[in-house]
Amino acid sequence: MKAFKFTLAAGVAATLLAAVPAYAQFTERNIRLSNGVNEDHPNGKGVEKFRACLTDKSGGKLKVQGFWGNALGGDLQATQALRSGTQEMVVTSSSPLIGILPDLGVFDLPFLFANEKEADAVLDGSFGKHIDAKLETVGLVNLAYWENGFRNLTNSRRPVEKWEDFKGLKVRVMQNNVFLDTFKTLGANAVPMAFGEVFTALETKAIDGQENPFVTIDTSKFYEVQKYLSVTRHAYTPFLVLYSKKLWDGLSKDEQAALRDCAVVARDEQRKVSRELSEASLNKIKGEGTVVNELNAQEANRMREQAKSVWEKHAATIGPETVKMMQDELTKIRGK
Ligand code: TK8
Repeated sequence: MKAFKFTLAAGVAATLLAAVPAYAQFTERNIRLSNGVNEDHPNGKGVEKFRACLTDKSGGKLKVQGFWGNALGGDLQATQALRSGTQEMVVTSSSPLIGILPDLGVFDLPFLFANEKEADAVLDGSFGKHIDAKLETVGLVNLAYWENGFRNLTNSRRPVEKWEDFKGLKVRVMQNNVFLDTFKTLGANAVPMAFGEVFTALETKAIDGQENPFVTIDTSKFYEVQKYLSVTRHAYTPFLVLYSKKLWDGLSKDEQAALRDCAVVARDEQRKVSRELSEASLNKIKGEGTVVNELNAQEANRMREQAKSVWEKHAATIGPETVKMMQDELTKIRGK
């Protein structure tokens, strides 16, 4: 009888527990997430997955409103809005943020990663966490690293087949000293500029060229105003998926966990789409009449050698400890 009563009580308790409304730990929220790229960029699919995952986990309470093509301001401006707590999220290149966190410059070092696998291992491993911890100290919670991709040069003047061909080309670079020096070292006339201004600057011939991954050259329609694409793969700058720390601290533990989990689920989708679309984008760019050239192995090596001085020059500004940690991590990964 006693045992029966106990079972009954446990049963009642279980029913009561089940009756606690699910998603009680979630509040109705509208999360504004901005992007510099357009919605047909792989980030579009990433945000779609992120949204669906959050709907699932929060019973529809956490809503994601995407903004595209710099509609809420450029990468840097949006990131500052996160720091002051007036915007929830941004997907931004790390590069324009080195004024906020100098350590991010490590990702801008020329020819840092050899392939996507290396990038994934570094970003998703302990090195990525090292940077995440530093970002928190400047008011930014990084939920995941998404793919921007290997960057390639486009211009309207001539094919770049060796580093000497950069000479005199007016090339837009991100607002970032490591990029500025890399392109100067290669002989280009480097012009720092926000992403939102690039198309018009190319169209009006204020600049000759720019550099971005195939998917961005495609979805931002740079091929319409550029004649040559040289496959230089000179840098892989990741996307950070940032949340305002000020607003983050007001979220429940369940909300924070859902956001972190979903940013990672979405990351896997975003990277998959990015890698699939990369090839398709290149074909499209060629089909639109852009002249594409690869660098032969010897010239690729010479370009890498020429850019090497940038590493030494910038180790101090980036932070020697962070640069060393990156180098150790790469040695470890490459040894496997
Ligand atoms: C998108 C940017 C952009 C970046 C650049 O906001 O500025 O060239 O590669 O794609 O983050």
